Amino acid sequence: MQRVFSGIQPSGIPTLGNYLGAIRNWVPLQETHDAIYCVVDLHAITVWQDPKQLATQTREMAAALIACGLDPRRCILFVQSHVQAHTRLAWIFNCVARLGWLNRMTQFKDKAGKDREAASSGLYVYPNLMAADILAYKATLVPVGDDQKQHLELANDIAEKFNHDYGVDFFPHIDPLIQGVAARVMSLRDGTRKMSKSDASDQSRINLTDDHDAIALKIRRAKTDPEPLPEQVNGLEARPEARNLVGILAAISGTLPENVLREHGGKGFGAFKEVLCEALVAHLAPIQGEMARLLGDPAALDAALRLGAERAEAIADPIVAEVERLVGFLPR
Ligand code: AQP
Repeated sequence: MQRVFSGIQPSGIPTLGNYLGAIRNWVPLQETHDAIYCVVDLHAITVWQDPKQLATQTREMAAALIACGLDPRRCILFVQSHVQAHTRLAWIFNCVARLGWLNRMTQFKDKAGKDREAASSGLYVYPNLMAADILAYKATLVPVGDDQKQHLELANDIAEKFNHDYGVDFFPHIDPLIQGVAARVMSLRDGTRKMSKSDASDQSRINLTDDHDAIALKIRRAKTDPEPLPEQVNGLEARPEARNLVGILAAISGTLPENVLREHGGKGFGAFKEVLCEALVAHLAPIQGEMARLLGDPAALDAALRLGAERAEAIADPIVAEVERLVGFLPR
């Protein structure tokens, strides 16, 4: 059975972007693949995280994943810092990846902003840790939003260079799995930027925990243009905000943008936004109920994560031990 790996940072409450671009697509893979999912707290601290908040957000993220349909009995679900194989392999990959490769990573440029000198070195080597996350399990398929494709190409460069340098055929090739009509959900305030859980403006995103009033307000205030919705998808081309809202309704309703436009083309945004809001509220309500139930019993949640970490370790430890042997580290 092909092994899939994916992770999500506990850097805030998961957004609709995380849900439609990633989490929701992880659920069916539990049935068809050997699926490993991880709350990547080591990645989260590449930008400042308040320590108390980080612990809370890590639990919340785990609860959100389970509430969205990940079943810790049908997949391996754990917290990244609980499995040391990730950092052991990441250090080796820091020594394999070339600076020139990392210099090309657009996410670093986006996240570091203008003052690159002030960014953490962890943010710079983030893609090396991501490569380690995947390759510590020799996973070959990684479901991600399309914003992560560049990091996966780098992971393959690292795997190939490792194999070449040590004269082995050890690490497999990794393929990205980009799924769904809303592979990239954009900010509600700017249709050219992706929706992010750490965006300074809460109005830019729908959080999975937003209630009816919050969703209604955010959708009502979402940036649009003055034209009514087009009848055809090609009419969305130069209209990023309209395309985003149509894409969201299509994804939430399990249909395609053309079908959304068949039903709502010609409508003004006022009426369309009401439909979108009600669809979002109805879709998110059961997830929110389940999340609240899980967070009501943190001991049970922690126990599930502990078990997940043990199962993850059982796979990753022998793989990373073999890497250390190939590198020439003296056995203990
Ligand atoms: N807007 C998005 N549309 C589609 N997919 C998205 N993903 C993130 N934002 C969108 C996908 O979610 C998965 C987990 O992402 P992550 O938490 O590891 O990091 P990220 O991509 O940096 O997500 P955020 O929400 O933007 O977090 P912050 O604000 O902390 O940087 C990935 O598969 C990603 O593609």
